[in-house]
Amino acid sequence: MDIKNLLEMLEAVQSLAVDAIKNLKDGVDISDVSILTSNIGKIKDALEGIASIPEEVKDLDQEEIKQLVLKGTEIVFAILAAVK
Ligand SMILES: [Ca+2]
Repeated sequence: MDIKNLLEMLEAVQSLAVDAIKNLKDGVDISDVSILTSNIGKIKDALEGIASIPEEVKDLDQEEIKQLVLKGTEIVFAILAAVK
């Protein structure tokens, strides 16, 4: 088992969070719909695999945990960079 779907979900969360922070800094207006439209592919990928995520989590091995920690760190730094 791999963690493809889990990583796709995290990827979508990261991308949405970063775009939301960047676009909402200047207030909310109609152009902010791009937060969703520019991420629609990632959202779609994430939703398609969402049912497999609990199985992936149950079956995590050490290598996959390492990948998740790396991804988590990447997300934190991406969000911090977007907030600046
Ligand atoms: Ca805006």
